[in-house]
Amino acid sequence: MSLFDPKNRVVEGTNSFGKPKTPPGQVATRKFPVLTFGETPEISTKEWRFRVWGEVEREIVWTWDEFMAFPQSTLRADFHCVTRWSRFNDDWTGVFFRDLMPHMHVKPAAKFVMQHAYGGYTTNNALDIMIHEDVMFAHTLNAQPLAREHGGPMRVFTPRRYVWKGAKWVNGLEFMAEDRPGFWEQNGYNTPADPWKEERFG
Ligand SMILES: Nc1nc2c(c(=O)[nH]1)N[C@H]1C(S)=C(S)[C@@H](COP(=O)(O)O)O[C@H]1N2
Ligand SMILES: [Mo]
Repeated sequence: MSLFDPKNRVVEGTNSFGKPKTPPGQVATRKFPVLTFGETPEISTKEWRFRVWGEVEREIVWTWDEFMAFPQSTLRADFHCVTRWSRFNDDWTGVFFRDLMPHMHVKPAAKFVMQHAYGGYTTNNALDIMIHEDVMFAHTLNAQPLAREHGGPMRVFTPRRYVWKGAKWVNGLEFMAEDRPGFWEQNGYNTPADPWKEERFG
């Protein structure tokens, strides 16, 4: 899918969402450091699967082609890492969580979402945040396929939260009635993780 494909909706003006562009304690960089705990999985789009389970009417497994058939969007947004660097003005292309919602048959009891990934990484967010904060399943960055070390073929990007709240190599969502901490959250990181409130740890 090209950035200029007519099927691709470009979402304008969402950068920093009306908040000060640089969150407190962050420094701008043009570099793109890689922050991965453990191995870097190698997953082809052919073998990639996406599973939805937990508080849903029925479990779903989507292939790559099935996932790519959902509405595609491009979001221009900034990337805030808890280790105090921020990248500005990247174009992320993929599927918004909110555009997946009608297809996941989520039960009313679901209030939290755990992302799961190849390699075992997890991170938890409130369902409200996933729906309302431009959370995207991204496969393309600045019109290029997302590099494997940055989560290719598919990662979650949470533009309004520190970026550990998005799993690289995502392969599933678990809908939950009760919250549960993900990988870094079990290790002392904050759960809402709002960069403008500097919710880093604790
Ligand atoms: N699967 C997986 N996703 C992950 C991580 C990880 O170790 N494994 N690290 C998280 C953290 S702590 C950060 S800061 C960002 C880093 O993304 P980047 O390597 O593309 O900069 O990915 C997040 N998603
Ligand atoms: Mo991180």
